[in-house]
Amino acid sequence: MIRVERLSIFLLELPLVAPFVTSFGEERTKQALLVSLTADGVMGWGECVAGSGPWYSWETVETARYIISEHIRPLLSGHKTFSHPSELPVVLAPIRGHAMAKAAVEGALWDIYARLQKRPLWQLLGGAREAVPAGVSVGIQPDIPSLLAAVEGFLAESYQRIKLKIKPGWDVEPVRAVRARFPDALLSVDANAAYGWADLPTLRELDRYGLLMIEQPFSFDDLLEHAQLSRELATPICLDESITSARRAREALELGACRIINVKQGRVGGVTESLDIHALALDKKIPLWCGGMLETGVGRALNVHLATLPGFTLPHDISATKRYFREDIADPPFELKDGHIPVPQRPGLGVEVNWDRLLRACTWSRTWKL
Ligand code: OSB
Ligand code: MG
Repeated sequence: MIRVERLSIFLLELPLVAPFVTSFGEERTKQALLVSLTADGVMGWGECVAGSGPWYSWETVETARYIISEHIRPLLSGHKTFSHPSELPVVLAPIRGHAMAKAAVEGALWDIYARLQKRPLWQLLGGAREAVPAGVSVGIQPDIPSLLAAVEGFLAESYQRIKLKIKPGWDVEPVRAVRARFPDALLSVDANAAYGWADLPTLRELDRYGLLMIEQPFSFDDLLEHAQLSRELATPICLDESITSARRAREALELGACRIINVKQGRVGGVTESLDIHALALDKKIPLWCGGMLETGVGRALNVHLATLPGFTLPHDISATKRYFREDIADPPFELKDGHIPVPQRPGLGVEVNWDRLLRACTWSRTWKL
């Protein structure tokens, strides 16, 4: 039995090593929301993947802070004991939506659960890999030479797949240039919902470059138009933003809206929901990979553990720590080894929060007794 006693929230601000530019905006610093739960003297950590503004998702660090403080906390206070972390989504079910807020707390509970058993989380999830293939998501660059230099650097570091962020006006040209220079690279693109039917000619152009997938070309909550687009293109459509739960994943596959799913445990509401999507994907023979949200070491660790499951068969948006931060708040940093990220083998998430660095990055925190 896990008896949760304390809940803390930490809002952090960490400088990124380089600005990250997507079709929905530019990020220079990472705002992170970390959650810790204490049970039987053991502390577990979770990270909320919501951004600083409602650009990728409608959730933000501020909506998550509010939902965790004012709505998740009372539900936790009313139900303090868990025999398994999968019981938490049932307790939180009265709260509709707010997947990212819920997932942060569930992540902390999984960490505690594994730490109490002194086992690395991947073992308890049913993982079966000692390292996971690393991909890298390359933001929109100021010009083609900068893009080629960035891609060349990442390939030299042995990243297994390069994902180019695209938007109208930065699509066919960068893809053509990267493909011409690196003919054998595993290449994909991510539009973050920046296109519509009027852009069909551009998408047909992109169809000619042997891309592994086109990620979320159409609206953030669309399934139907993606299903229609899927019939027009040879390149597989991968959905990210549109897959907000296992139910949505089932609907997407039923409609033929995607042939690949990007799993972000935070976006779908937690590890338990991700395991449901994993079971569905195995059943339907749909390849999965683990997406990223520029997480700190805490969130990155959870992604690495999840990515060890057998249905996760494509390279992930899980890159080395130094690609994001000069100084992360958790140790040890994640490093690349032969194009893979080794899976932590210590109990729980297998990373330790560095309190000095956490408190230096912290802009707000609060602790409650449950
Ligand atoms: O669409 O996958 C995305 C980062 C923030 C928000 C959305 C996305 C991303 C990335 C970065 O692509 C992936 C990473 O963490 O390396
Ligand atoms: Mg994406």
